[in-house]
Amino acid sequence: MTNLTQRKLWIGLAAGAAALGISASARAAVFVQCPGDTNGDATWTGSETRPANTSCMHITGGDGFVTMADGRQMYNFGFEDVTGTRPADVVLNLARANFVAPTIELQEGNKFYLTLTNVGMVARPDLFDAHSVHFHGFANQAPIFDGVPEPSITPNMGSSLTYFYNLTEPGTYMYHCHFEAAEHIQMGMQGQLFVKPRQDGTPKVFGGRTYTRFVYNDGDGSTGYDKAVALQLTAFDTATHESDLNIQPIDFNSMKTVYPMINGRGYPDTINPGALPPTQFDPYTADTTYQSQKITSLVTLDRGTEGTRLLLRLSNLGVADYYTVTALGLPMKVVGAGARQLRGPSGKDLYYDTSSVTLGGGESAEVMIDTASVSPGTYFLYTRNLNFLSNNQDDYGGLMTEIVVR
Ligand SMILES: [Cu+2]
Repeated sequence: MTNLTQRKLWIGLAAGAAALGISASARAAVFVQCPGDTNGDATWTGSETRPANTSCMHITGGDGFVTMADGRQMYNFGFEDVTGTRPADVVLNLARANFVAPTIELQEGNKFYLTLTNVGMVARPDLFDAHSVHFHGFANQAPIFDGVPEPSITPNMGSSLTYFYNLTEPGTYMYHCHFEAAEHIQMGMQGQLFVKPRQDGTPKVFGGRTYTRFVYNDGDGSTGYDKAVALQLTAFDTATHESDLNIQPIDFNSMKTVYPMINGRGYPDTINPGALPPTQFDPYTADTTYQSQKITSLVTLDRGTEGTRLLLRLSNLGVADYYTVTALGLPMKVVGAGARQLRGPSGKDLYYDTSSVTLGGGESAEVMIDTASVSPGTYFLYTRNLNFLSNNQDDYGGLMTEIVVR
């Protein structure tokens, strides 16, 4: 279906609903719940007042295209950040699916309202799949917001759902769609999510240096950092994506890690500092300017202006494999895992120095790299599963990026 046809369909549906006297909320195409926001754009502008300790965000779930590092174009499902967009325009936000999903960065103590609008899948309108947002790793989320379709609620095509979270525990989490999760995660509905601690903003001295940003409420500044970068490990296979595009059943057992990636890109696309160029061929929308891979995984640290202590928030949302990563030549200290500070019941630090970190799907780790004693230069963060250093048939790619210390 072309964008224009889809547009006409939406307008036709809206006109039909209006003719029947159905109210806007019953029609429910886009319905944002955000305290203090009166025009539904999930932000506070003009006379709108933001309540204290409140965060809002609005994302869409849909489909689109991404480009692998060997040039192959892949059909994907994904999320798009539409915070600041009026509801009437969000409905037309078709064929825009980011991989990886927009990063959600939150503050402990805040109440978070996340609206998800399912805009439908342009290439697969026959699927009528719902989508959801699962906050992976949250210990105390309301079951109704869990995202698994059977025990919780999931918005169908053309409708919205607002998730509510009371953010009480800092850490590195991740989020993904939980509707037919093996398919929807493999298709690209996954992103990074972290909660910053209340301790942020309170200066603490650790190791002779003063920090104001921390991974956890450590009390002693030991998780203080100067710069943080989030890197999500993941992979695409080709069979699932080709099957979904060509309306074929998916052979789940044959999912294969042929495109290992960091933040939705294989090396050398990982070190492109900006968004990747628009996909070359997208039959489902007239928009040829949309960039679906926005998040770089190039890590730079300018010690003169940014400091020396680098925090890597690592997570793995690959469906098929464990990944082991190393940063050859850089000292790695793991200070947290699974959104928990590594600290024993007596308060003893259980941080450890390592040369590699291994993460299974759904696992995260906070790795501190103190560059104070290393030479300036370009270092590589890469997987020690050497078969994953490829972009399908192309060698010298895959799960690798650069850490540039200046
Ligand atoms: Cu989904």
